[in-house]
Order: sequence, then C-alpha cells, then structure tokens
Amino acid sequence: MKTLRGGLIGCGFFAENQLHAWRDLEGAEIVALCDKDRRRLDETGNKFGVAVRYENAAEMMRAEQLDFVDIATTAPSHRLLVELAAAHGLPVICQKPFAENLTDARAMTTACEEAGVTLMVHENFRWQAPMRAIREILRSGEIGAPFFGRFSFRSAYDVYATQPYLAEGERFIIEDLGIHILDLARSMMGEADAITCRTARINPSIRGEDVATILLSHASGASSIVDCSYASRLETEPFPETLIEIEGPAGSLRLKTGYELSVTTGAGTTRRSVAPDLPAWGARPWHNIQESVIAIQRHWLECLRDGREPETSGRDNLKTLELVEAAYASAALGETCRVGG
Ligand code: NAD
Ligand code: 89Y
Repeated sequence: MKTLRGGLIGCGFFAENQLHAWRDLEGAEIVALCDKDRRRLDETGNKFGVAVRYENAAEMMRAEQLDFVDIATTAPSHRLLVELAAAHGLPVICQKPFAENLTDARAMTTACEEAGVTLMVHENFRWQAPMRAIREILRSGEIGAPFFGRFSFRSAYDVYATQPYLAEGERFIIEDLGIHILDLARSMMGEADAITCRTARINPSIRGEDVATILLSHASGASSIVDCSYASRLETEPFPETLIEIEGPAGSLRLKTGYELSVTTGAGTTRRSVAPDLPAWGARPWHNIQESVIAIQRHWLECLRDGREPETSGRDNLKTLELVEAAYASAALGETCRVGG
C-alpha cells in the first residue's frame, strides 16, 4: 500500500502531538513542514528529522508532491490555508476551532466540496478512549435512547502556560474547550435545536470567559448540560478529563474522575476502567488527548483509503460551530437561542 505524503503547517505547541502520532501510524509520512516562524520550523524539523521546510504554505503546496496537508495553526489562519489546500486539490485536516466565524467555516467547506477534496476537522475529543467506549454503549441500546446528559469539564489547570493566546482573546472557554464538549454532546445525544448559556470571567488576568454553563434542548426531546470551567480549584485536578452522566429509559452511565465508567441497568451495575493508553512519547495528564490524536489521524487515513467522509468533516463541524456561536449569542442576549433551523 502506498505511503501517503503529508505536509504539516504550524510547528507550535500542539503540532508535536500530531507529528508523534503520524510517526506511530503506518501508511503516512510527514515529508515537509511549514511555519512562518523560522526558529520553530527548524526546531521541529530537527526534532522530527524532517529536512524539507518552508516558511510559506503556498510555496510548499506548489513545490512538493503531497497527498494531504495537516493544518496545526490557530484559527485566524485556517480559512486562508484550507482554501489554499482546496485550490491545490489537496485533502486537508484542519485543527479546531475550524474557523473564527460561521461565514468563514461555510466558505471553507464549500471550497473543499467544489474542489472535490476531503476535509476533516481535527475534533479529537470524540476519539478519546472513554468517549469511544460510551458511544459503543449508546449504540448497543443497553440504556435506551438518552433523555438526559451532563458533559462536564471543570479544572484549574494552567493552560495559559503552553497556550498563552488563550488568555488574550475576547472569547475563551466556549471557543477553545467548550467546542469539544458541545461536539461530544452532539455525538452522544443527537443534534440540538435550542441553547441557553451563561458565562463568567473569574480569572481577572485573562480577557475572555473562563466559565460557561450551557443547557441544550435536543431534537429528540432530550436535555443536556454542558458545563466548562478553568476556574475550578478541586480536591483532585482532573485535567483534561470530561466527566459524563447519561440516563436512558433502560439505565444510566457515569464516567467519573480517573476514567472509571459505570453502567447501571435492571441487571445491576458494572464498573470498568476506560483509561487511555499512554503513548510511548506521551506525558500525563495529556495522554488522554494524545492518544485521541493517534485515533483521529488513523480515521483520516482509513477515510482517504476508502473514499469515505470523515466523521468530523467540515460539514459535520458546522453544526458544532453553530452551537458555539449560539452559546455566545445566548450569553450576550440573556435568552435561549434556536439552532439548526
Ligand atoms: P501555537 O501558537 O503554539 O502554534 C501555531 C503555529 O502556527 C506557530 O508556530 C505559528 O508561527 C504557525 N503559523 C500561524 N499561521 C501560520 C501560517 N499562515 N503559515 C505557517 N505557519 C503559521 O498554537 P498551538 O497551541 O499549537 O495551537 C494550534 C491549534 O491547535 C489551535 O487552533 C488550538 O486550538 C489547537 N489545539 C487543539 C487541541 C486538541 O486537543 N485538538 C489541543 C491544543 C490546541
Ligand atoms: O486548546 C484546548 C484543547 O483543544 O484541548 C485542551 C486545550 O489544550 C486547552 O483548553
């Protein structure tokens, strides 16, 4: 089988995980790197043994024989880079947040569709080991169709140390982290048709909101709560675990701190660990996220091979972005906002 040749754009904090994961996976190799910051480009190139380096993405796409590009830059550059990939006929993975607004996201999705190139948003939280286990239980019908869900991410972990831009934007936790948790709620409860959100900034040294409490109404009639905080000092620091409660007519499930999953039905309660593996290159507590990067990149390769649309395609991610936008609108207006209509 042919090894696919990838070009990675953006050699920053998170790209290291993607580069490690590509090295773990058979069937793809990152043959070229791009970053407009020469120092980061060279440091990453030296660390991962990639000699072909560009400071300009258009030049890389023109000069190299690539099978796909992997965009690991922050959101402001995503539209330009995705449209560039589409113009070069290159299948493209784009990090979250896919775009800064829905207009850009729709234009990017259309550009890829018109160019006939596969587009996947790197929405990796769905691919975390505990989330894969929960989705399997829901698919099996063991607890029935959910009528209630809670998706909770509360922490005081210092994310600003490695991602300083998170302290600088007008928007923070919904756009950066809530986006993943809203995507999990969609993937487990089905699409939402209304959203109510309240936000707060507790940490005075950041610009955006670091707490968000969201109520979702789902088209199925179910309700769920998505609550996120980076201002919660807890007895045990759970970063980066998402805690989940889902209840259906035939039973319930609970994902608790420490990756313990319990399922209760009429037959009683079963408990098991759904802890992620620690990749050889990984480091706690990030291993949950790091392992999911391998899983989503594997999914990408399978989709390219089979000519399938990735689960978190641009089209799919528009629905997650709609929830993000509607959450901000609801918080600003103090009202419930309709979505998906
Ligand atoms: P970063 O600022 O550390 O790195 C981004 C890099 O992209 C920088 O080196 C910058 O010079 C480069 N860059 C920006 N525009 C460019 C362009 N037009 N051409 C070439 N290079 C360009 O950012 P980061 O912390 O690595 O985050 C990158 C993205 O990953 C963000 O969107 C962030 O939200 C996301 N992220 C995702 C997860 C996850 O679990 N999916 C976790 C953390 C971060
Ligand atoms: O950027 C965020 C993400 O996607 O996962 C966790 C994070 O690194 C900080 O909130």
